[in-house]
Amino acid sequence: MNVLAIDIGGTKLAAALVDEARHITERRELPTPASKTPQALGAALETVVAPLKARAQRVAVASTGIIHHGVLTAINPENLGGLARFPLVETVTRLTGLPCIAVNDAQAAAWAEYRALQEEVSEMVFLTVSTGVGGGIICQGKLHTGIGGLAGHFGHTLADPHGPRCGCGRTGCVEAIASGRAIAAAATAELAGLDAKAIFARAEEGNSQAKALVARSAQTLARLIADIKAVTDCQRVVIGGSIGLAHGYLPQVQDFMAQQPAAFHTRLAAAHYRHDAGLLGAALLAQGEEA
Ligand code: ADP
Ligand code: BMX
Ligand code: ZN
Repeated sequence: MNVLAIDIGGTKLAAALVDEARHITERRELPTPASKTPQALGAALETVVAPLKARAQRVAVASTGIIHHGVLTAINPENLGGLARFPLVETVTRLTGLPCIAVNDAQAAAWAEYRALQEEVSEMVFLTVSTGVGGGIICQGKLHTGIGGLAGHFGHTLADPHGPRCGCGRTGCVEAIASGRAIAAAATAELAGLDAKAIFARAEEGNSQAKALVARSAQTLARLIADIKAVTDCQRVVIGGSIGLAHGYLPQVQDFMAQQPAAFHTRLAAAHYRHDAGLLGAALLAQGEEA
């Protein structure tokens, strides 16, 4: 069975065909529409599914935001404004005529990454550091989504009570400091107006402000991981997202984690499926793999 997998992020929208052997073919990518209206998202989804739908038997969507009963609601509307209650499954079913499931992007990625582990692990957490900061929890070998879909939204836990206000309405969230949007928003002077990708490039060139912004994100993530270890006693934290996977980022998180007491350490790994973890996780869930 071929699954048409779609990953809707705050910055990019990806789609691909995934076969039974978990091989990805025909991957396509578009920027997430800047206007972020329901109409614009519907049109972008139509563009990505049109060339692929005839060869698929099911559709699986991994999307940023809380997904509950197939409806998408942003917890941070700044990442995906205008989408208070977007009927995701209904829209994709109408566009494709195929059965469709939808799950949060980081929860989907957590499932794919868990299935890729070679060792005996029952407790794992996945974190994406991307437009926002998302997460997914594997507890006793099962994906934990929560009763309303909120489980694993680690980006909205407290990092600094004196930190910036988060789009979710709280103050000082991890996401308001460590995410791509937060890194870009905190940049001043010669870095003002640059996106996180450009700021990472400046950090590699030795720019001191850029290096400090990247280090602040990595330190915030390391503190979050210590909190996650305290709450879940997880054996592994897997990190994805374009910032999480950026050159040199994970070693910095590792170094900051080493500054915490040993009880709060856990093994860190970069996402095995790199930028495709969300697509693959959604496809596995649609192929009927029990989570
Ligand atoms: P999405 O949030 O749509 O899933 P990404 O995982 O690509 O997408 O995350 C987007 C964020 O990552 C943006 O803030 C972007 O500037 C940043 N980014 C993209 N590529 C890189 C890179 N090579 N290095 C560092 N940051 C990057
Ligand atoms: C936000 C939230 C999460 C999501 C995370 C990472 C919205 C729209 N999204 O915390 O549901 O998992 O961002 O999303 O409120 P990404 O766009 O960075 O991949
Ligand atoms: Zn928040």
